[in-house]
Amino acid sequence: MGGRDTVPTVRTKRAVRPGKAVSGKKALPGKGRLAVIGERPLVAETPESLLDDDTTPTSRFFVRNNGLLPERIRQPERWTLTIDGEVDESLTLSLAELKKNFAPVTARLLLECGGNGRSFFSPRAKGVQWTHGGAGCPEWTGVRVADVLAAARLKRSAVFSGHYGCDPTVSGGTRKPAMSRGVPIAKLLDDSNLIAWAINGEPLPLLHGFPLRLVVPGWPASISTKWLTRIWIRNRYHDGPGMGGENYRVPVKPIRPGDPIDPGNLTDLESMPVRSIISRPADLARFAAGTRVIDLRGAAWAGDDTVTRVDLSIDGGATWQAVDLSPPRNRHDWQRWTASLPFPSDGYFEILSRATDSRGVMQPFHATNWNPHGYGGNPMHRISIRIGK
Ligand SMILES: Nc1nc2c(c(=O)[nH]1)N[C@H]1C(S)=C(S)[C@@H](COP(=O)(O)O)O[C@H]1N2
Ligand SMILES: [Mo]
Repeated sequence: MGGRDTVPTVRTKRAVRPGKAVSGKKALPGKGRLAVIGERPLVAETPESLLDDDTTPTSRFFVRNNGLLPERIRQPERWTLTIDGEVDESLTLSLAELKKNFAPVTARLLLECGGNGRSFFSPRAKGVQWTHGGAGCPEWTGVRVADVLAAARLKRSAVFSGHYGCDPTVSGGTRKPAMSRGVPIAKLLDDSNLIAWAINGEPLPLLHGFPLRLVVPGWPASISTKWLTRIWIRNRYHDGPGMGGENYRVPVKPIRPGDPIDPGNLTDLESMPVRSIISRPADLARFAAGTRVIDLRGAAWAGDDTVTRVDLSIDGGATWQAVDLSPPRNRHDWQRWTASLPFPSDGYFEILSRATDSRGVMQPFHATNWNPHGYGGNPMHRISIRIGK
């Protein structure tokens, strides 16, 4: 070690500045200063410095559509959700029946797009270029998926789910779903999963799936179907749009960027990888000359797992300092952290944050296990600050 060539490179790609849409268009109404990173379909991410609240306000929660927004839902009381397939009792439930027949649950649950961190892959991976802002942790209210499935009584043949919403595809068609993903039954039955009608105590806005959506934290948020109309219980792996092929799949045996893809070497991205963000100070913050201690804070999460430590470095990873890390408030909540870092002088500093999960897996310096669609990119978060002029 020690030669210049062996020093890991950290991509210098900068987060999109708050409020500055990549396209040059103005910010999304009701969405504060989110950065619009795709317009058709509509996609907006939250700059890390706006993920500074313990509970992510709805105005700061990222948006990811794969099709168009459904038209305004005029009679939500007429909305129904069907549970069918490998069940003894097919159910079609109205919103009122869901609320009346099952116990309501409120929990802070992190959703994270499967492509979060994609922009850190080199060479560039195909798809929406997320930094670390395709994630957020609002409070959701709904009923447990497991409770509703208990009422439908799963057959022994139930192995997988297929989730359906009613959003048109980007070309405007409604015959095929814009996206329909699913999970193995064991994950579907996880107690954290909700059929939700409220975010942060308010009815879901149309953008986030009004009147009903799935919230399946820990795994790619593409599973958390918005405008939810049907959960099809299947006796085999689901084959809706967004499943199979190269969708949400990562290499088992690492591949050289650009090499042909062997489908047999891809496996579904399930639990999302460990990640941390620095939410204060914001990237490019300036401090008065003579400042020798700076307070920092942020968040960390690790799919279905928990984070056991977060460390910060101001010298490119040569030395690290541990932060104070809070436990999750409930399962699948993120973990907030705080730290006070000493600085040796005025000048320009780059600060790295690195989380480690309970299995001992740590965020890498740069996005690893390159894949054509850039799933699972979870390099350390890096910000730069300046003390003095
Ligand atoms: N019906 C439907 N549900 C959907 C999607 C979609 O395109 N259509 N996008 C999924 C993806 S890829 C993500 S990351 C999350 C984003 O949820 P949000 O827009 O509420 O942040 O919704 C998921 N649910
Ligand atoms: Mo996503």
